[in-house]
Amino acid sequence: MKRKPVCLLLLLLFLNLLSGRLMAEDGYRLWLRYDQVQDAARLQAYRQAVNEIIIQGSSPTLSAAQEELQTGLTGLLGQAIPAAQTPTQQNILVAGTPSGSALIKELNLTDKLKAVGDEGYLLLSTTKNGRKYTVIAANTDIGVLYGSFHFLRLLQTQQDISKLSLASAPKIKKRVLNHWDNLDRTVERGYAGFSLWKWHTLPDYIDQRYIDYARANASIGINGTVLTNVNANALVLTPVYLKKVAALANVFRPYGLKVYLTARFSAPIEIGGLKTADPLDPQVRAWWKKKSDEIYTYVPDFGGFLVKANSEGQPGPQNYGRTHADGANMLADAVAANGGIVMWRAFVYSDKEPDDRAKQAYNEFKPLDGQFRDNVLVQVKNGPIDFQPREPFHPLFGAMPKTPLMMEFQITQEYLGQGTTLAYLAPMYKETLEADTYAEGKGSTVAKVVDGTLNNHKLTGIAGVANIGDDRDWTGHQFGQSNWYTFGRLAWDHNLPSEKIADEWLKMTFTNNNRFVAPVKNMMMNSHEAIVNYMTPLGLHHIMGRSHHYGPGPWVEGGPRADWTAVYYHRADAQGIGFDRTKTGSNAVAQYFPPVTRKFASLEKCPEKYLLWFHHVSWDYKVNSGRTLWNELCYKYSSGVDTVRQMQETWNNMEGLVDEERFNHVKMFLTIQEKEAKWWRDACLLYFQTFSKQPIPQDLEKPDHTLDYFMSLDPKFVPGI
Ligand code: GCV
Repeated sequence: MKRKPVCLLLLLLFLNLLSGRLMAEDGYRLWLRYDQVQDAARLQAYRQAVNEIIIQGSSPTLSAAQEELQTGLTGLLGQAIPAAQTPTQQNILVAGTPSGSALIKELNLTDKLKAVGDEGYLLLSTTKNGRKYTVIAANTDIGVLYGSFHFLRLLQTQQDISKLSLASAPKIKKRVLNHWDNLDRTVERGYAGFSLWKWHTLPDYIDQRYIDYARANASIGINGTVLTNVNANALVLTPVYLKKVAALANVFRPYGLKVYLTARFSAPIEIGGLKTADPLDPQVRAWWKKKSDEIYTYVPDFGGFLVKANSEGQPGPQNYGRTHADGANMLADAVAANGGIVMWRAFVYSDKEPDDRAKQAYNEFKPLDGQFRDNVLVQVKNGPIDFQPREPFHPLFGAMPKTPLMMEFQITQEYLGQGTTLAYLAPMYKETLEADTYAEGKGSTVAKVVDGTLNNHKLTGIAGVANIGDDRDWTGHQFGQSNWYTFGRLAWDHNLPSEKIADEWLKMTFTNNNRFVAPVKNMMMNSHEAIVNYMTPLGLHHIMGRSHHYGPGPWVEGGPRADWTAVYYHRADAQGIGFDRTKTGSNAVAQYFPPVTRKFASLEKCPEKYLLWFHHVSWDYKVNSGRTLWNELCYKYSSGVDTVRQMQETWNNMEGLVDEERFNHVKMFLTIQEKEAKWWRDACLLYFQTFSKQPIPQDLEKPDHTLDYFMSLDPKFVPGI
């Protein structure tokens, strides 16, 4: 008799521990955590506002919305909310479209809905027949799903929902993740484990991750995913793989996520048995058409192709003396009848051309403006080199008015400390989007080029190279999630301030407690600049370790090509440092519109953050702070390390305000980051000092190793290669 309760207690304890383990905050839930609202007044208000959910109409997308609302509200309100088909309660959450839902139709929202298009939605509070309604209305089911996520976000961030009156629609049409995932599940420049796509067990095994991945993307409005690496493998276009692709597309479809594939230009030879891949050859054209039609039999809403051609060893139309437009148009013709698009990358630089690498994409693509089919987007990286910690905007933005240009940002942190660095990238993305190209006069921002408003393009796009892998927390570093989130939010609305995005993400991912949110948001906002400072201040670029791109390598020289070295870019010598891209140098400045050219070309007017990008500057040149360039470089490098130390302090103060598991994760990664920041600072300053021949200012911390030591470091098996 006595032993029974003890056994029961032990059992309960065991179950508790077990569920505790299962519920551990390991980051898997991303920002879609629906734990009960902590603020008592808000909780009560939410409970009053929603007694019942009504979604009339039926489709897989509406079911997804229903399920998300049900799960979300049950968690957030701490009580189950019943679903009904017609009103039985006083306070009702109703979601739907006028065509699928009689209730929504009766609300007469036609005019308001006109403004939100195919993917947008309205969130409204209204009353009818004595009942109070919270309304999620859209023209399409996917709009309803997006609106549902927005509504849940309001609760997750504890906003007032009593007088809702908002409309939201995306500014950019194609909001696409680019996975650089190989078929063997390694991920090029991936730092979060292996690829999410388990090709070996597809199509039969559907991992829960695929569904949660789609949910996460839908929650931030991402509507496309390129499953495979731009350094492409033609095998993905064969039936064995297309079946697997179709299985993923089936999972993603209800969430509005279209599947795209990378097309290897030589596929007609490699898997088609042809002798050529010449885009003007009728047999080659017929092969791609047939192949595309075949893909559509597997994936009826297939999005289209992303192509890296004649770049870094990839085959392309130039192998046959044809242009990038010839190549892109051939593929565009192959998918056009089925509504597909081609995203053709402008990331090209020749292995024969000795010209400044920063100029080559512009030289190659600008003359092709107007030659691309209507269903082609030219995908341009944010800057002219390659996702460096900081780059000026790419001169192609604004320079091809007849061609829709798709922005390519890198979410994965290839050049930003990779998997172990806390870098919040919204400020960096926004710096590019807000840059003024002056293409059509003042105010011609990059954002307006990309969202099509500058030159009246209907087809518009933005791509983010994904930082997602099969690590339990998806992104390797808990804070990496913020950049996935940011990419989606900015793709939807590039006007959103970085602070607001950080605020939302922190509240949804961690807690609404302002003792946590305020300092950590501040830490995030300073994080990108800190990295620029300890890696590549004042416009320095491409001085990282060779090939794996991990750690400092300003001494990197020699090898297969000059523009894969560091010395090519920093050009340090006894006189000074920096790449002269003015008239006296490569004249890359001339690729911008005159007001921008004038600014960048002038040593005095050039923003200091781009100084050494555009100018070779003498060590004794006085910068804005009044310091010499050498001293400024020392201070910048040191301030980057100092900021990381402040970040550590800030985070350490957060102990107890968030769960232990994620607290410790971030704490340990910040320890690594501090070491890496110091490594960058010391290695770079010691190396550049061999040219400046000047001391590191007295008041700054001194390196505790020699330059030889740093140059001898040779990290092995760096992930992501
Ligand atoms: C996918 C850089 C990266 C490569 C990447 C390439 C690209 O060079 O280091 O890994 O290849 O950019 O964007 O195509």
